[in-house]
Amino acid sequence: MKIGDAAIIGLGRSGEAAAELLLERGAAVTVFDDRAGPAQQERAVRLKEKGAVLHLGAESGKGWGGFRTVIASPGVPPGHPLLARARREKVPVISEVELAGRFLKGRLIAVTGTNGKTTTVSLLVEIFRRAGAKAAAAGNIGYPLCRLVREGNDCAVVVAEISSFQLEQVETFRPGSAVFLNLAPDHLDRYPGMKEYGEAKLKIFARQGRGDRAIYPESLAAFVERTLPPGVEKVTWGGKRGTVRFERGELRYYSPGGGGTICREEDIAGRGAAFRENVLAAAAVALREGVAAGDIAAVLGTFAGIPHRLEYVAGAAGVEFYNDSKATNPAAVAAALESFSRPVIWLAGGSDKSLDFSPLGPLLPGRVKRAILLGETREKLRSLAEGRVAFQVVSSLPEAVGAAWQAAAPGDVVLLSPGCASFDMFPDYRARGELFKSLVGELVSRAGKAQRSQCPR
Ligand code: UMA
Repeated sequence: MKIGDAAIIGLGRSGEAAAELLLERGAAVTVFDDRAGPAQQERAVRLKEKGAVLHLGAESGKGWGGFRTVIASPGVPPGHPLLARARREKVPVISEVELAGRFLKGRLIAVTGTNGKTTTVSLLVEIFRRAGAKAAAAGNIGYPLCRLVREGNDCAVVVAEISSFQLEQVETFRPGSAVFLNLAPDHLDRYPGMKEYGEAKLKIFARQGRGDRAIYPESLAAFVERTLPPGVEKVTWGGKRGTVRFERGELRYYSPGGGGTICREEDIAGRGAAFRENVLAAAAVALREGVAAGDIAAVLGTFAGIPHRLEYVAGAAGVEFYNDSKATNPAAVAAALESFSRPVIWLAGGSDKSLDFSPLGPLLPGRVKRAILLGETREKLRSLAEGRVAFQVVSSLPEAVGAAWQAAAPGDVVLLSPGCASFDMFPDYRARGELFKSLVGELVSRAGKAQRSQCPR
């Protein structure tokens, strides 16, 4: 595949992986990044050794010219001055996953949607491995697809988590199976509205054709099918006609040749309505890819979920702590709140993506005992909580955890489910979730010691 001299915009994980892939394939690579912080410097050192030219911080944009291809990192918005310049100069702009897709050898299963992508991708990889295939997860999950091409191009199955950002600039990206999980308000700081956000996601199907499969919930059939290219096989789940459904306490599948039971609902290890939806998606994909129902059942019996997604952290004095740091939009918070029947002390807030929190309003009374609000969106969330539930505004996550512990009584749940991205205070949602877990760990061990010191000897 000939790429020619390339410019890469953004030196994060995707930018570095794209640069390494191109350098390995003999292209001349120039990388631009608006920042020149320690993370960028570290990557720059590694890339310089391999022959890349770098322009960081105030230098970004210098040395521009002569490029045959421009690769945009997902976090770089389409209106970025260098991307605009490339388009003016008629240089093709592609995303990092488009680049990777041109070299990828294994069967590509791509998963998009607002929520549940990481869980579905992780479930699918486990299922394929259980069925004996060499399978790997890549993409938005944190392992760039370009890196997988370099390190694991012998995988028979690649399950890629694909965000709307990564789909903005695709031309030939063609998954054998493309999955659209759901659509809820998110990233409205990047898109003018839901229409544009939804359209970016629908691009996952754009290059599919005969022999490929589009997989989505029955509830999204009308939305998805209006854009599907001719010849693509349609596979749905849920509703009354989906190929996989929960019925009478069982996970059932239906196919032209018959159907059967995958497993009993009570034998599924993961919890919550959102998880069940991801189970339907993963089972629908896996069955169509030829995996036996028994292999799916075996994985569902042990796979309890992924870190930072409704993750049980610890319990002390009858209070349970859950880390849902990955809940970065209101729909994800709604799913989390709905999965508890006990009073919830809700830790929320983070960086502002211009999202409307008002749909959460009716869910709060009766569920949320106290809201503890922090981050850039704390004032927006204050308006949501006011008149509905008790709340307090704090200035840091350690303060929020302390306040939650003060307010908690035996039987309560303390839930970090921010409904916002983390970038106002953390490098990413993982760092936020890890800090939460370590704060809870300290608190629980202090609580344990206090309890022991009160015990009569
Ligand atoms: N940068 C600029 N100018 C800009 C914006 C960014 O120069 O205008 C530079 C930054 O200074 C930084 C670099 O670009 O050095 C960061 O690039 P990036 O934001 O694309 O981050 P990566 O490290 O490459 O991570 C990306 C995804 N990030 C985003 O989409 C924001 C990661 O998803 C993904 O795991 C990774 O590629 C590997 O594929 C994270 C994410 O938040 C988890 N995704 C969003 C979400 O899930 O909601 C879509």
